[in-house]
Amino acid sequence: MTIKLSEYQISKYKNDGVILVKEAFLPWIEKLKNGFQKVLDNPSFYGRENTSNKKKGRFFEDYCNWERVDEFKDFFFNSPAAEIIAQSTSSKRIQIFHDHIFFKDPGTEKETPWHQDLPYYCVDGNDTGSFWIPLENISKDNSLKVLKGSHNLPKLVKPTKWSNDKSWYKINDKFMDMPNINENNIFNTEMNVGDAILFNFKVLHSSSGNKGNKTYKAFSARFIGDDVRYVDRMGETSPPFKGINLKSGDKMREDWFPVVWNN
Ligand SMILES: O=C(O)CCC(=O)C(=O)O
Repeated sequence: MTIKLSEYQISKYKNDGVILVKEAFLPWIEKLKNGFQKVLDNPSFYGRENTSNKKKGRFFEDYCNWERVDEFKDFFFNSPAAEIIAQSTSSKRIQIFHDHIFFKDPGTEKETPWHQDLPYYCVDGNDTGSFWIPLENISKDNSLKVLKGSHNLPKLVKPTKWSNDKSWYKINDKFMDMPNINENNIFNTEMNVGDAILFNFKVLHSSSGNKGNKTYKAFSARFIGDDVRYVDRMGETSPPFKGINLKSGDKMREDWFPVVWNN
């Protein structure tokens, strides 16, 4: 299946850093659910619990599983995702960055705090995109919230650890503090299964705890395009990609981050 974004969607993505892509992944949901379950049954070394004992529920995340989970690998190589990123970023070549899963039991109080992804990552650039794909229909209340235009902030926002709100890096002088979140500028919508929110690695986003009565399962697939280069953040990034052996400004190596779209 090929998906063609409209000119309006492409310019919205450039201006707001976020769009809703409807129905694109409906044929992939059962596969993603199977892959998701495999990770829950057998988490990777990176699997992380974000709920402290004092808060109700469970908020679990894991990433970088696509090489061992065939369903995720198939999604990266064969779904329309890479082509959509190529269109939305006007890139000629698209590489996989990584996958990420988010799980919240019903009643989980712990929210996903407002954050940008880029400051945690060992890359810099604007031609980026993550698909956030809930594996069930999701209400507006439970769905992702994205601050439109926040990919144009003058600096990246200081990243923190979600489990204890402490600073992620030791040195933070390149980062700004969290700006005020203007409620009128938040992108937030209910979604049907198969829909995805596509967002730039630099936009601020968050989600609440799980206010529904169904388990919250969201799969994120992250891609990098033409202007993306490695950056040394002078501390361990998330994901860490240990042994990557690149210098700031280098292109991302294709053996670790395969090209999935080349035009
Ligand atoms: O699903 C969530 O709660 C967070 C998603 C997120 O932060 C992401 O995909 O980058």
